[in-house]
Amino acid sequence: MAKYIVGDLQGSLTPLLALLSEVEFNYGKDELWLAGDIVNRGSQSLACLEFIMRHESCVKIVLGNHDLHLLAIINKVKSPGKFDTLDDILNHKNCKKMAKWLYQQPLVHHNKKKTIFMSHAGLPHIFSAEKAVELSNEFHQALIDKASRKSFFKNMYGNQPAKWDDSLKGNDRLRVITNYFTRMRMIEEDGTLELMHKAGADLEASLSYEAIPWFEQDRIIPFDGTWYFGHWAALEGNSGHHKYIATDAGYIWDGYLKMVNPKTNEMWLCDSNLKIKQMLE
Ligand SMILES: [Mn+2]
Repeated sequence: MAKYIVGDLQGSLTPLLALLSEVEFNYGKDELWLAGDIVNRGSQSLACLEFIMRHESCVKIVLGNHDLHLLAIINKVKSPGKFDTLDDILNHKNCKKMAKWLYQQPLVHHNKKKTIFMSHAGLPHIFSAEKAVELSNEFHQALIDKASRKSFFKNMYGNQPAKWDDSLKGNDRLRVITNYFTRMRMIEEDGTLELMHKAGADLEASLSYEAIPWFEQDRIIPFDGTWYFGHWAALEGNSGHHKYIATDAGYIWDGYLKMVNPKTNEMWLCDSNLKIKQMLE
């Protein structure tokens, strides 16, 4: 059994299929992990969702901010934006079925041995891996319950509260959990999220902020495994950190779709001409 982890598809199925065929992916034996943002921006959002649902026995996903945005639109609390490419899903007869499938998906996924973890944005330094899994479970419970789901999507958008507090309740609590695991890039030492920052992780860009990339903060609680994340295309698939592996290499922005084998550290990059480079992570 081989495991492969792939970064943000953002509605691009063709390069994923090219990567899977490159490694002769075995749908009966192998496992494919997708780091969230399955849909939006690309032209194959519907095809991506149909593919992962068809292969749900071997595909594990975590939810990204674009996936949650799709669900907010389906829940009629948000209208599509001008850069959204979600119409093929929104107009599909199985739209509700696809939403129902997405409600079942977590924010954090890990292997049985708890050595390999994945979330869309990463692991804030203020949380242990156990706490992250606990919060993902809490979020999952809210999303599968119809009443709390409706209320959550209505209140999902927003940058406040910007900082974790164990005493947070209801939608404020769910919003900040969502922001840590699907939108985080820069964070302050005390856990305050800086959600306006979009540029690269270089020092110069971070000088004007109290915040630095989440994976650069000294961990309050040590983490022994490897954490795979997407979301941050400007890193070009390189966090510079061996425990926190960036998988979004910006395919949709003229970059690459990145795939990693976490056991061997082999890595594949597929460009828009479907040319594939192989190297070590
Ligand atoms: Mn994202």
